[in-house]
Amino acid sequence: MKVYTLDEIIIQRQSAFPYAKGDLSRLLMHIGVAAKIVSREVNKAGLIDILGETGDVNVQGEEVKKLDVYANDQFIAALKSTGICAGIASEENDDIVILDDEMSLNGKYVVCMDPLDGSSNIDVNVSIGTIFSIYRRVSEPGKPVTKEDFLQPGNKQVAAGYIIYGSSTMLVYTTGLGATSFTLDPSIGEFCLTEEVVKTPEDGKIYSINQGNYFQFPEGVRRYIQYCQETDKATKRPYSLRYIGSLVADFHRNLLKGGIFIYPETDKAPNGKLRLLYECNPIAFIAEQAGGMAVDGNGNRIMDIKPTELHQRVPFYVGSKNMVKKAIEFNKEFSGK
Ligand code: P6P
Repeated sequence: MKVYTLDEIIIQRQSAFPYAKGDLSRLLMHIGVAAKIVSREVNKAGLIDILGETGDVNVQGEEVKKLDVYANDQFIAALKSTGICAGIASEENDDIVILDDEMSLNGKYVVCMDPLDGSSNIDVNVSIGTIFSIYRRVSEPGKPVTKEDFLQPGNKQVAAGYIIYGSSTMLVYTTGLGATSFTLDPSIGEFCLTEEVVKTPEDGKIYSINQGNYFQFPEGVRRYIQYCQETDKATKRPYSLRYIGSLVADFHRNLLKGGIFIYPETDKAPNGKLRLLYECNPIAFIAEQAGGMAVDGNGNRIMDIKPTELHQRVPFYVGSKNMVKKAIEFNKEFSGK
């Protein structure tokens, strides 16, 4: 059976865009290369001295692990080498990264990314991930990008995806023609096509939420959790709670099996914890392309939210369409939404 690689599928899909000059394709291929480099380091993190703190703290106030810095550097270098990306908004950088070399200044695209999401799991060998989101720049080519290039609503994304560094390394991406998944075959160093059209079940039996915050949740969220815990008359069993604390890993499992992931508003974090630009929007794009749904606590579509800040947080309800709708019903009934 023919094995299709990421590059072959990217080029194949490009033909669906008659005016495409191949820039987006090259951008995606370079992301694939950086992902392979990061995957190699993640998979030997326990073996060589890249664990432990750098002593720095990032804009989130979290300890920065060496692998965070390494991943950020690798993806910035890969994006810069394309000459197509004009700037980057990264979880690891307080402000935008302007790529001001001659080629990049004329780049058509900008990228928002979380280079290594779930980094608190690095040294306990739990799956972590990279999340990326690609937009056409809105500022004039030939000049440095501005913050406005990154504060676009998610419905303007031209592509988005994630890499999950788990028992195997997988890459899932979309350009708006459905979500497609690939698995890295280290023996040939290629991402190989796994599922050409990823579809997520409309219903599921998995709910993912940090119940440690239970008493900080809005009433509607607490009621939805109770609903999930009640024994289902038909199947005689409640839902299963699955929560790894690594967004990419929790989302990827629910995408394939059906489920809902919720990081809601809490007393301490009224806008939740997850970032709109480089966590929620790209994951929302994949979810919607797979037939799922992604909204905030009021049921507003994540991808329609106009960002106002680079590191803006937003309550995040994402996954199987009917489960997300049910959770929002509880919010509307009990949380005065
Ligand atoms: P909590 C990891 O730090 C992360 O940003 C996401 O990957 C994950 O879903 C979330 O935070 C976990 O947060 O508060 O439940 O530990």
